[in-house]
Amino acid sequence: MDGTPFPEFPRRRILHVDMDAFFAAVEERRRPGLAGNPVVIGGRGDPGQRGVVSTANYEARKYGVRSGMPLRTAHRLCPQAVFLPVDHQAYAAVSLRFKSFLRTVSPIMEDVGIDEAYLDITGCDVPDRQIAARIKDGIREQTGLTCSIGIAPNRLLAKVASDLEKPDGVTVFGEGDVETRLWPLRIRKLYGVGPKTEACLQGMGIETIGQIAAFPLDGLQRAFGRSYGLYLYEASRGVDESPLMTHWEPKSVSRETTFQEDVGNWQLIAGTLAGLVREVSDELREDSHRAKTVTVKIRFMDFRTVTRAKTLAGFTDSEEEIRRAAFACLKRIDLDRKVRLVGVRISHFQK
Ligand code: TTP
Ligand code: MG
Repeated sequence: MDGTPFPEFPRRRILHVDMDAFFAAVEERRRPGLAGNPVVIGGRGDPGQRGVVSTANYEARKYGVRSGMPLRTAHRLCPQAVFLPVDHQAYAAVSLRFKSFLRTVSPIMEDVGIDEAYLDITGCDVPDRQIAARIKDGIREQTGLTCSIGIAPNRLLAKVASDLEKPDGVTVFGEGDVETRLWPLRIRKLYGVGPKTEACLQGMGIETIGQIAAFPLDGLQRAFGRSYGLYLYEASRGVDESPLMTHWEPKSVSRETTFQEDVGNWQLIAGTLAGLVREVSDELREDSHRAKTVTVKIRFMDFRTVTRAKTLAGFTDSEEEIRRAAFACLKRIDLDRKVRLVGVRISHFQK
């Protein structure tokens, strides 16, 4: 045993890029006068009004300012900070620029949110550190901003890795690093663990990812359901075989709905998903296709986007089977805040 969970699979190299203090960095870049000041971005930029912190620069974080806290609290912690309103358009424009640069490094890119993306660099003939340096230089040239990069055998570990040496960091993670570097981390560092799951795990006496890994599968499944329990069991071991979901994949059918108003009601989200499943499975049958992989996408009110995929044992065009898979995906998503968009995609076709 050499510590590789699945030695028969070809070793993949997945790279995760996450921009540093993204909204704040864009503002600092276009307002050089801000240099050296604590900067807080949120709402209308007025700490006297309602609204939450979208992000704060690292200077403001020293005072305890964090994403998600009321602007008023941020102002109490750091009254000298410069408060600015959220300018989504400006951030989206920068986001497009760094992602089109990333596509020149590898065409296999998954766009996961305004300031992050995954690249599959298995086929790139350049050592890890060198490719990371090249990406940092390119992003700096294109946007003037810094990012943090994680490189690992799968996307789960790549995401954990990119967060370990923020800001402006590079972390290369091998399978052998699971015990020494993944297990000591707090459970919230594991992708897919939100505040609700965190509270539940803490109630079970679990504080670190290693303690999840030490917990028996059936116990996790009893507490979190079959599929999310299995997800936690595998993720805590650093196991993740999910492929990157690239936009240009031609063989897929997808549908998505953006709600008029953000929705917190699970029933409504599940009902919407069921409707989308009906549409994609109708289209599948019209084209006489059968598919094997179902992916569910949720975009939260703050534009964070999460996808979960399930690959079935065989090809199918049955609406019921696809719905069951879609619901299993949905259950693996921690719906800890309101949802803006629901989407479903079926892929991996057989004519
Ligand atoms: P993050 O990557 O989580 O945060 P960040 O880029 O500001 O800081 P870092 O990665 O260096 O830790 O989120 C990216 C952007 O998404 C962030 O700049 C603002 C926005 N955002 C919100 O609007 N609300 C939130 O609760 C979070 C976490 C982020
Ligand atoms: Mg970021």
